[in-house]
Amino acid sequence: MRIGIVCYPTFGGSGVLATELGKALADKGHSVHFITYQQPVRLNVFNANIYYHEVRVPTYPLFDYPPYEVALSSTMVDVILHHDLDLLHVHYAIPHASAAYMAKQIVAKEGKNIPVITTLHGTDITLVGKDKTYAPVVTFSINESDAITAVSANLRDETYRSFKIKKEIDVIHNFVDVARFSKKPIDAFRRVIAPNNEKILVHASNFRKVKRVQDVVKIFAKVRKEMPAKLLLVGDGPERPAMEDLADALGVSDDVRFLGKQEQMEEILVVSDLFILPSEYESFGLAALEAMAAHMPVISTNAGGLPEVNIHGKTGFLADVGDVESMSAFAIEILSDPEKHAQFKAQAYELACTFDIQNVIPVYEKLYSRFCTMECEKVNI
Ligand code: GMT
Repeated sequence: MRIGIVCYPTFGGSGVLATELGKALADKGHSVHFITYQQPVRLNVFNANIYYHEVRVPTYPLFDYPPYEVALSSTMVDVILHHDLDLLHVHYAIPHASAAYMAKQIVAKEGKNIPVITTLHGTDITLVGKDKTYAPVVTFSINESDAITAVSANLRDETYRSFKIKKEIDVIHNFVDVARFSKKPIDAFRRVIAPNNEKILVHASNFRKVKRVQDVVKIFAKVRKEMPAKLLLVGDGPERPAMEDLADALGVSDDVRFLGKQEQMEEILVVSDLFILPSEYESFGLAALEAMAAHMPVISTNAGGLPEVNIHGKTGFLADVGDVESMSAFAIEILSDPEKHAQFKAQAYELACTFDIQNVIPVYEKLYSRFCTMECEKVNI
């Protein structure tokens, strides 16, 4: 098939998922056209089946706010018509679903039908989308999509609760390339981070309020009191200064390393011992799944879709949002018992395997095939 993928090109989970999906589809012989304003961060491979179309937003002195959505729709129209796309798969509703709706109407005038699939990722529904400034357009464009998917059952239910959605929402869980994340650890890297074989705790996110990153530092400080340990913080975002201040105040800043945004997450994860994700909400928690694929147990909250990924007492532990005490106690329990740690590592990996990319790509292909004409079936799949 010839598939257009629209996503945010940044380190956020939705962009990562969309890019990995596109790469996997291209490996299976589909032509994949990424439409976005920058080369997606995980689009770091050459594949003759992958095309990248940059959305350019010309500025003009009149525009205090350059009209990205208009530029995006126009680019979609151009790519749909020139590459005769079979469908558009947009990730994150705002503004991708409404831009796709506009593009769909425009190409219809040229006699071209383009099915639009919208995948909801989380904050497009639970935070930004709910805002009444956006809600009418979000509701309309989700309803106008030919198919809607959500990355967890929790997000599907949240969407039904928050918007008047008249269509069925399919749940297709996020996935991970287990082979990539379960590589052999590079011992030299571990020795640099933890020269005295300290335990390594990791958190990765965009350091926004919803991630409750101060709780990561508080949990680490409690663990640090009980055993030698290091904390690796991957990513960047608005809460970083507050985290630095807190690490200072709690006297642990010497054991906390900010690594910034990282493309080779797997190299960090495979040398580490425990992943911490104390978010206020996660529709899914892709970062936790990637950690589990690297044999890491996860300590997280039980918010949103996290219980669909992290199983309490099996792949890690869950606690209520803000319950730093319990999350610290669970972290100490796992890290101070090598046998238990090994058991949780194995169980985390085993569960991650059920979300392996090889299992989930066919589910998307099956969804696409609902919209595939006889002609595209003959030519492409
Ligand atoms: O977590 C973020 O703030 C980034 C956001 C995104 O859209 O890039 O992540 C959301 O989508 C991910 C991929 O589907 C999910 O794994 C994250 O749980 C979800 N984040 C939230 O719901 C807060």
